[in-house]
Amino acid sequence: MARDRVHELETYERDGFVCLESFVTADWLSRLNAAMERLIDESRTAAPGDWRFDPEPDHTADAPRLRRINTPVDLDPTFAEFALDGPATDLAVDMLGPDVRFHHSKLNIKWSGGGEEVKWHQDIQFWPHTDFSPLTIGIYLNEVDDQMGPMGIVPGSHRGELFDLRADDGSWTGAIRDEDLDRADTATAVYLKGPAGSATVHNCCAIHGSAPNTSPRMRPLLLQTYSRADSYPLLGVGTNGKISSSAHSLVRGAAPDRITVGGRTMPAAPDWYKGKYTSIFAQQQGPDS
Ligand SMILES: O=C(O)CCC(=O)C(=O)O
Repeated sequence: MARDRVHELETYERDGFVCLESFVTADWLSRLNAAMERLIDESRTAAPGDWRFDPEPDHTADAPRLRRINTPVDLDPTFAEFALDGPATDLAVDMLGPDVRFHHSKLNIKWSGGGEEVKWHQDIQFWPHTDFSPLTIGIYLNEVDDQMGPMGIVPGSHRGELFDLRADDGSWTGAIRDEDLDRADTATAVYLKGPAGSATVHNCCAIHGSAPNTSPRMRPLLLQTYSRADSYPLLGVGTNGKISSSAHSLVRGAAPDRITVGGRTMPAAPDWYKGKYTSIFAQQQGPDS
């Protein structure tokens, strides 16, 4: 069925999320699954603490059980192409407009027979930006049904309260406190399911979570996060600056020369994060000085 991009965008803006059934082609799906299988194989012999893998406690070489593969874009060119210059990038443009930055990616595997729950939370508290445009595109690499812990999202919550994801003693839990859950309205959550290759898109402020996977099939969900090009991660907070060699790269369009922070817009310097900066002297006196 042909996509109706206007309807997808209207749904995303109204609800804070949208689900696109069978978004990924069969060819991409088999490439992504093959790349995941290669990494799962590598996890069999990985040393404990290898940053690439987040294993379940009973993970072994003979019977791997991973919760997550970290930064897949840095680990396999298939994931890099898909997220940085492929179908996920194109979908980000559909939702955000022509100028788009990549932030990070991860592959939540949610293994068969008990893969762990993800408690209710919002994403933006983990990696605050200068605006609330960031969104995450998820691709289900398997068909997902109710038993497999599909992602549940509370419609309209992207416009509501931003919750504290700390415990009463101030320690970070990454989950909305039990006593706040009534206000989070999680009973109204919509669970996103579909055939393999279906895409989920959710805004960084949307409340979401997922139950354990009680089925005999794993539920790999490939997640990649983007923002508008004029949205900047606030360094020194959460995972910003830590998570991917491609973090913050412009994947489509042009970088703006104006930045709005705290309601004020300023003309700003180019991005010298990855080199090319000399000094104010060299810049003011010109290249031949
Ligand atoms: O894997 C899921 O169901 C949800 C993923 C998620 O919310 C996260 O990893 O932040």
